[in-house]
Amino acid sequence: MKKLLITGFEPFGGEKINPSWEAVKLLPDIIGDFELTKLEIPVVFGKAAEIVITKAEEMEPDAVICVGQAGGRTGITPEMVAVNLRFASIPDNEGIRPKDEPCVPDGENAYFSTLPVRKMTAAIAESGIPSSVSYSAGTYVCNDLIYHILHHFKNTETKACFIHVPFIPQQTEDKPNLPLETIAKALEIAIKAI
Ligand code: PCA
Repeated sequence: MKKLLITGFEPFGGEKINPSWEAVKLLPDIIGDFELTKLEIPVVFGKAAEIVITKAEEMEPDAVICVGQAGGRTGITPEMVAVNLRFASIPDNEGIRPKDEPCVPDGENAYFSTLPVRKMTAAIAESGIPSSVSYSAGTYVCNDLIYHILHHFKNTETKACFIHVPFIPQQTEDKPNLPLETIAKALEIAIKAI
């Protein structure tokens, strides 16, 4: 059986819940060929990556999938790329607010995801759940996290990607959203498509 480390974030930006961790929690412990290890992580620059990389070093997973909330998006958006840039329009959960700093000083400008995001996206969309490939994970903690992971596991057998998910109905009245169960189903389909 292969090993998958899958993470979701704690709430941030004044929200009471984060659909990313709520959806990860709903997933079965085994999906397809993968046994899942689930981890809730803080919305803090640097710290989130440190926690995930430490856990991954310990369990040596075949794949790492990090999930985060992208409020305002209409569908499930696997991320194709991570950039070496931190710019926060709101402080993280420890009050850090970088303005145009690198994630990794002297690191590559960008890394591509090493899991098959296009195939994962197509599988989700074929099931009828809105999904499209995203070409920017932003410049906040989510991008920082996946940049660090792709940097750390460059040229190794540990493959990784990031998946952004929309709000759930409990968080908003007027912004795009998807039911939590639908988000969890989409993650399950994405994992099966690896
Ligand atoms: N979304 C934020 C950080 C935590 C989360 O769930 C982001 O997109 O950077």
